[in-house]
This record gives sequence, structure tokens and C-alpha cells, in this order.
Amino acid sequence: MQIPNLAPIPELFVSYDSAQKLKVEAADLTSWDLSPRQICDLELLMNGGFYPLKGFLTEEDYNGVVDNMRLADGTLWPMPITLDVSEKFADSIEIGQDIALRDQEGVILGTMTVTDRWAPDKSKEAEKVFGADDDAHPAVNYLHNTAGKIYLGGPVTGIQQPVHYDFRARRDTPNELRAHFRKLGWRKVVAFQTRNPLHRAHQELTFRAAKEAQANLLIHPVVGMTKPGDVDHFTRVRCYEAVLDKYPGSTTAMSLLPLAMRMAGPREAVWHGLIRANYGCTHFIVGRDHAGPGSNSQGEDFYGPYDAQELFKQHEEEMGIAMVPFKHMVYVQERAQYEPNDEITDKDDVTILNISGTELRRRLAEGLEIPEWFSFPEVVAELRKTKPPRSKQGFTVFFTGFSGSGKSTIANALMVKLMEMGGRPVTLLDGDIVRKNLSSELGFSKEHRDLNIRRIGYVASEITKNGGIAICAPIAPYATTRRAVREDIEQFGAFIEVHVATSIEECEKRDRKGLYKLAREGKIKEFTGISDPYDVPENPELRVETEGTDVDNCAHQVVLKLESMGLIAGH
Ligand code: PPS
Repeated sequence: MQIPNLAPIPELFVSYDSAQKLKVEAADLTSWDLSPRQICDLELLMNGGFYPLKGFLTEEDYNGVVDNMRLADGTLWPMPITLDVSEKFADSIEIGQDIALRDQEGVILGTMTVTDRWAPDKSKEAEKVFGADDDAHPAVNYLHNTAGKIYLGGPVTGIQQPVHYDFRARRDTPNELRAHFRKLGWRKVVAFQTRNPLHRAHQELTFRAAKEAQANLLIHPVVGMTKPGDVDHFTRVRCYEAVLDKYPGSTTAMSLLPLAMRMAGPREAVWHGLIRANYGCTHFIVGRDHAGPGSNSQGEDFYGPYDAQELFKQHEEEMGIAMVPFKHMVYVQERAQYEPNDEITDKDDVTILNISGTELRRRLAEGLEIPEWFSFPEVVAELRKTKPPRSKQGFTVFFTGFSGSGKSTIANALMVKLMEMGGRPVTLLDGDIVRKNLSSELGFSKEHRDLNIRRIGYVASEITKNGGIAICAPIAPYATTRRAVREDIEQFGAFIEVHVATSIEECEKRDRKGLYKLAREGKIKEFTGISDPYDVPENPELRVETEGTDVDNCAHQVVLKLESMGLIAGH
């Protein structure tokens, strides 16, 4: 049943008094610690954002949603909202049992009566919901590699909202927004969904959309979970606040949506529309490639550019929210204004300007100019603060190679060269030093070596995140572990793997610490290169040969590499 956009929408919360009582009772229940994505889902279930859902999907509802985007009773719902858990936890639950749902600090947010428990066919879910069983899709990757094997379903009773300490005044429940629209007399509201910073083209198109629909505008950015690699929401919200001032007074509002996106293109667009209808909006802007996940493992797009608009159109009537198709806006230099690309009739006589997302990232990374016609100076300033040019960002140089290959010596020389240049703090995480200070209890089994490298990776990622230079010099014999560390660090800055490619014969000949002799005699077990494996890096950023090259020259090769990657500014 659709609720008129200004009337209150049902929530799953109990009254304040009941919540206090339930909270005490729920402390004795078996509890499930929610993942960050489940916390986002639960928040929207409880506050009515996912109305008409009353809890995590039952098996019957799930099958309907996966197969034909409908709950068992026929209601349109395109996205499976499921409580995925481990097999161990699922085995410990009886059907009919109540469980407590806790956030990551242990706060009980709600309870759920488990009515259903099943092992889903995840490949089928991937095919049907996301269009392909391909791990290049972030939600399919999540489904196979993060989500638990078993789904639990059943009605939820809400006790309290998840606590947010950031931008509290900018967060609204569906009923708070409905009340706000009621108060302001906004009968028609166009919602704009976004997970990116807004620039002039967005401001122009959203304002035009609102004018066309003769409606007010709600900028409704997602601050729950977006696509990995997106600009963090703290930066984005500061950017949105700057853009908000550019709209004519009292036409536009901004509110933050704690949604965990799935990047499911067409189905996601329908889902977004239903959510915005619950938030009291009457219109929704759907653009080209709405909530697109990027390319699949064959390098092709998962969805056609207008699939989302088509699916939305098919269901528009039933959804109770109208689509405003997004117009592709471009800047016409001669007229100094943005215009919809398909409405420009004199294309041969004018200069059309556009900066793609990739080009914008390049300009930010290299500290190049971003013209005023493209974005607002306040937005650019915010982006520059979070994404300074590469020559001011943190990075990690990760040396790998056999014991005695020369890693530590080259790393030390590099450290001194970088300190001489100044500008960023430099930390050396040498294999031996780390083993003394961070990993003194560890030996050399695969498990312990991995743990050691993950610790080094963690420290290096923190240094990188905070704008410093981390130089690591462990053996790090396993390629999978090096890759995992790379992934941890690349969220924050560059990762430069340097293979110190001294042969095992040369290392043994040098035997600077006398360890190879002991390894040969069997007095040191699991010695890398002698009695333990070493995966030679296949594609390191740099490979240095130390035989016949002095240390200074090896370190200089790294400096040149860093310069060529834009990580240290040229003189
Ligand atoms: S690992 O595999 O990355 O965790 O190793 P790492 O922390 O770099 O430690 C290597 C240093 O420990 C000494 N050592 C051994 N190396 C390899 N295999 C065995 N079994 C071993 N036992 C002790 C060795 O001196 C290494 O120092 P470097 O600086 O690499 O020469």
C-alpha cells in the first residue's frame, strides 16, 4: 500500500518505554553482531526507508525478489535485504527463536524473530539480481567473499537507531523528512541520488529537473556504503554544503541517506525510487548508467546506459514516484552556460567543454588547474584538501627479496635520500627491526610470516593514510600476502613494490649474517630460498639487480621511479 507523501510512514520501532524494557530483556538473547552493511540495512528497515518490508526477507520473499522483483504477496521490491550469517551461528539458532541484533560496539539496535533459515544459491542471486556471476561486480564480490553462507529471515522489532556522530543535523528519517516537507508546504519534491561530489553540471541539471517538475529539490546523497574507491563521505558532505548555497533560497534541501548501495544498475534505480518515495519524494532523477558498477571482468559494462531508466519507466506507476530522466549537461563556451547536450542545435558553431571523472582525478592528482566553468572553487578546495597532489600524498615502498639480498641497505639509503628532500616524514619498517619490536613472538611458518607481513602492511597503511612515507623491507615471500598488503595500502596512497632480485646463489655467497651456512647445516629450519619457498614478484613496480651495481645506484633507481610516478616533485 502506498502512503501519500506527506502522511507518516510506519516504522518498526517500539515506543520509548517498551524499548527500554526490551533492551534489558534482549540482553539475554543469543546475539548477532551486525556487519557494517547489515547495520545500514537495519537502519532503513527500522525507520521505514525500506517500507513495506517488516524485517529481513523470508525465504519465500527472497525467492520472489530474486526471480521477479516481487515479494510473495506480489509487492514490487527489487533488492534482496537478507541477514547473512555464518553456518556456525545459523546452527545455533532454533526456528521461532528471537535474536538480538547488535552494532559493532555491542549496542542492541533491535531484535528479530527467526522464521526462516536457508542456504541461498548465491550464483543464481548474482545472475538474477546483478546480471552476472562475476566477481568484478562489487556486490557479487561481496556476496561470494564477504557475506555469510546462510540467510536468516523474520520480522524485526526496532529498539534504537544506529548512532552516528557525524553530521547529525543533516540526517533525517523518512518521517522527519516528511514532516519537514509538510512544514514547508513542499507538495512536490524531486530527489537527486548521488555518491559523488557535485559540480556545476549537477547543480544545473538538478535545478532544471526541479523546475521542469515544478517541484522543490532534495539532494539525497548516500553516506552508508558506496562503491569502493569513492571519495569519502566526510569530504563529499562538505562539498554538498558548499553547493547548497548556490541554489536559489528555500528551493532546495539536503539530507544524508545511510544506505548501503549495491551498484545494481536497473534494479538499484527502482530500489532507490521506492526508498525516495518512502522519504516523501514525488519525483526521482535517473541518469545515464544509474548506480553502474563499472566494467565486468571482460572489460565491458555490466548494464546498458539506459537500462535503469527503462526498468524504472516500466514500474513507475506502481511505485508512486515519477522519474525525471537525467539530461547530459555540457558547457557551451560561447554562451558561458550549461545546456542539455541533445538540445544544442548549433553544435558545429560552438565549443563544447567537458571534463570526465578520470580527467578530474588526473588533474587533482597532479595538482593541475580545475576551471571555474567546471566546478565551484569551494568544492575544488575541499577535494584538494583530501586529495592533495601525489607529490604531497603518503606512499609505501615495499622491498621484497631473499635474506641478504640488500633490501635493508638499499632501504636505508632510500630513507636518507628522502629525508634529505624533506616535506614528508619517513619511517623504515625493516624486517629485523619489525621482528624485534612488533613481531617478537613470531617464527617463520607460513602463518607467522603472513601475520608479520600483515602487521607491517597495517602500520604502513596508517602511515600512508596520514601522508607519510613508509619504507618496508621484509622478505615477504608469499605473493598473495603481498597483494593483500597492496590492497590495504592502495586505499590511501601508492604502493611501490621493489623486488631486490639478488639470486639465492649470490646471497649465499655473501652470507653476511652467516645464516645460509646454518640453514645448509639444517640448524635453521624453513629458511627462505633454501628450505622454504619464495614467490618471485611477477609485476613489481621496479626490479633492482644488485650484482654489479652499488647501493647508491640501486636507491637512486627507486628515487627515479618515485619521480616518474609523480610521488616526488621534480626540481
Ligand atoms: S618474513 O618472511 O618476511 O616474515 O621475514 P622477515 O620478517 O623479513 O625476517 C627475515 C629476517 O629474519 C632472519 N631469519 C630468517 N629469514 C628467513 N627464513 C628463516 N627461517 C629465518 N630465520 C631468521 C633473516 O636474517 C632475515 O633478515 P634479512 O634482513 O631479510 O636478511
